[in-house]
Parts: sequence; C-alpha cells; structure tokens
Amino acid sequence: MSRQETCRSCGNPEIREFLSLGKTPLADALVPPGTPLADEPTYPLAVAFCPECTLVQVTENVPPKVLFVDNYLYFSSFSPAVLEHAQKHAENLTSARGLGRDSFVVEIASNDGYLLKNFAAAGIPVLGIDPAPDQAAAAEAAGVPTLREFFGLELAKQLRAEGRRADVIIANNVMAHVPDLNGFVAGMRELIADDGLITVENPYVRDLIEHCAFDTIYHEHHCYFSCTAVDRLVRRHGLFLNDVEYFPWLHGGTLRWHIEPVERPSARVREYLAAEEERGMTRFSYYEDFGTRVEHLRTELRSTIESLKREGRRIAAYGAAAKGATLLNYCGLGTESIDFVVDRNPHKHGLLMPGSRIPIRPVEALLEEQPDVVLLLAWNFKEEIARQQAEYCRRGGKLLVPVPEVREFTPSDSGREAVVR
Ligand code: DWN
Repeated sequence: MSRQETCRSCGNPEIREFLSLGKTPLADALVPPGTPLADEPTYPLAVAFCPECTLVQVTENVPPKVLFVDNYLYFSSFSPAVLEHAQKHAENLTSARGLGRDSFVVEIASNDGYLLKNFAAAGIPVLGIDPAPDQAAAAEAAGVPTLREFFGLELAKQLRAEGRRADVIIANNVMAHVPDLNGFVAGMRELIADDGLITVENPYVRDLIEHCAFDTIYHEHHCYFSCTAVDRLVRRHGLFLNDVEYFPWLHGGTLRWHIEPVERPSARVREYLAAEEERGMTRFSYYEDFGTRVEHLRTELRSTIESLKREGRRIAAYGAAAKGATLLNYCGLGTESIDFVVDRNPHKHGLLMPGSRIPIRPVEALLEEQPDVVLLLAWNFKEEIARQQAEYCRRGGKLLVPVPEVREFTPSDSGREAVVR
C-alpha cells in the first residue's frame, strides 16, 4: 500500500484533496465469519483533484492482486440490466463496424464473459483479459477464451508481436481501476488497429459530485473521470476522444467514451467538453464543498435509521455492493441497526460485509423475515430491485434509497435508454 503523491494521469505533484472518508476496509473484501477484526486491514480513503488535467483520483494505492485476485467476488452477470446493456453494445458494434469472422474483439476486465459471449455466439473471434480466476473460469465456460492477466503495455506488446491487433477494444469499469493509468492507455494504443475503435465505460464524475454518490468511492476505483480528463489522458498516447454516450441509469450515471487513433470529434463530445468547462468541472472550486454535502447526507441517513430503530422497526439491506461497504462504514451503520444484507450472488452468501460485519444472505430472506424497511445499498439498480421485490412491497415492506437523498422509493417504470446528449 502506498500514498499517491502525484497525478496518476499527468504527474502533477500538486493534486488537491477535497474529501476524506477515513480509514476503511477494502469494499469488495467480504469477510468470512469469525475473522478477527485485526485481520481486516483498513486503508485511508480520500480523493483529490488535479488542477492540471482535471482528473479526480484516490490518494492511496492498494496492490491490484489484493483488490482483484484475492478478494474479488463481483460477477457482472448478476445484473440483468448490465447483461442487456452489454448485449446491445455488442449488437451495435457488430453492425456499425461490420464485424465478422475476420475481426478480433478484445475486452479488458472481461469478468465472467457477460459481454464477449455475444460476439462469440456470432462467430466473431474474441479474447477476454481478466486476472480474477473465478470470473475467468466462468467466462471460459461461456465460450470466451480468457487471459488471466492484468492488462498493460507489456501484455499489449506481447499480443501485437503475435500479430493480434484488435478491431475493437472494450474496457468497461476497468480504466478507473488501474494504478498505472498511462501504461493502461499506452497498452490500448499498442493493441488497437489503426482503424480500430476503443470504447471505455466508467461512472461519470459529474454525477458522483452532483448526486452526492460518495459511496461509489472505494480503493478499487482509483480514478473518477470527466470527458476533459479522458481527453487529456488519451491524447498523451496518440489516441483521441471522438464521441460519448450517456447512460443515467447505469451505476449512478455512466459515460461510454469512443476513443480512436485518429482525431474526428463529434459535435456531441465537443458539447460535453464545453459543458464541463461551463459547469466548473475543470476547476477545484467545483469539488471543494463536496465534503460538506457528504457529511450532511451521512447525518440525514443516520438520523433516519435511528428514528426507525426507535420506532422498533426491523431493517435489512439489499446489495452486498462495494458502494454499500463505503456507505455503511462511513455512516457508522452496522449490526446494531441492520439485521442482514441480501444479494443474488451466491458467492457472497454466508460472508460478512467488510467493516460493518453485517451478514449476507440470499434474497429469499426478505420474504422469510419480512423486515419493515430495506436500505438499498445497490440503489443504482433500484428499479430492477423494486420490480423483483414487488411481493415484499405488497406485504407492506418499504424500500429506502440513501443517494442522492434519503427517501422512500416506490417502483416506477422509468426507462433505461441511453440518453445521448
Ligand atoms: O466498478 C465496479 C462496479 C461497476 O461494480 C466494480 N469495481 C464493483 C462493482 O461495484 P458494486 O459492487 O458497488 O456494484 P453493483 O453492481 O452496484 O453491485 C450490485 C450488487 O447487488 C452485486 O453484489 C449484485 C447484487 N444485485 C442483486 O443482488 N440483485 C444486483 C442486482 C441488479 C440484483 O437484481
């Protein structure tokens, strides 16, 4: 573990911290029962802004092997919404770029094959790259050949030496996760064909700040991107940000950046870059009051939970999510208030949430126990979860979302279409 003193993108030695969440355990490191507290390491969790290239980033480095090999239980396929999103992207890329048997599609952080399986099913050659052993095994079982390695410039050079240049590289929820950001981007430049396309998806830092989604800050998320930060990062490596799509419903607000070895920016990406300048996202002042707003949200959530407990209410939570670990630990919520957390991922059942030590159970526990209130730790999937838990709600159960404000959530049918603007 080491402190990050300089900007991960441009090397500026004067990055400015604007929020500290204290020392916290690793958000995805779920805990076997009986593990002594002393065996659960904690690390400082804080974020800083770089005035030079505008990148928002955490100020500590935890070894990737610790984050993504020893402790990693996240499987993308447990979210129907993510599966649908991936399938649409694969279909759109296949038709837009005329992909076929002579093409080559690479996904970095391919997880359990949730996305590449769509290309493989169409007979398009694919390669997954993911160091997490269980996820890679699941991908191969789904017909997706997978390299169990971390991606970087060295691996890209090795693949290129083997004559393997990618027509498409997909990197969803990974560019924010790598400690060597420049090596990662240089690797994508090395591997992509000269007429190829790279699509990178990550949550949008604008929504993190403006929706107070502080819980999406954890050690595996090294960076929090704006279009401006991505544009300045990729240019350094002979790549260009040429387009952007926005998915407000995905992970609290996700952007998909279209990056190519040739410069041809769309009107849309130029609009995003201009809007970020206008909103002040390129200046420290945009971020400096975030800490105060986060403290207010913590106070609001704690008082809501405390008053429910005073009324004798039983409270459970939904989603053994990494963001849930940050939320529970920063807000000081544990087994004194929350009886259990439910999750659809069986790999998480029987384990405890990091730090708070709240037990994780199958989703069926909600109907078995019928708690009065369920706190949606995976609030980013609130519509999907509400549809699933219609019976729990019909029986009088209440859903509580904590972000962007603490409020009861009633099911709606708000769409999930990509809002392109
Ligand atoms: O970057 C990352 C984001 C994209 O996903 C990863 N580093 C880790 C992960 O973060 P997270 O754990 O906060 O993500 P989720 O996808 O919000 O976690 C949702 C949790 O809820 C998962 O454990 C799966 C579970 N779930 C469920 O039980 N029922 C999810 C859905 C949609 C459901 O219907």
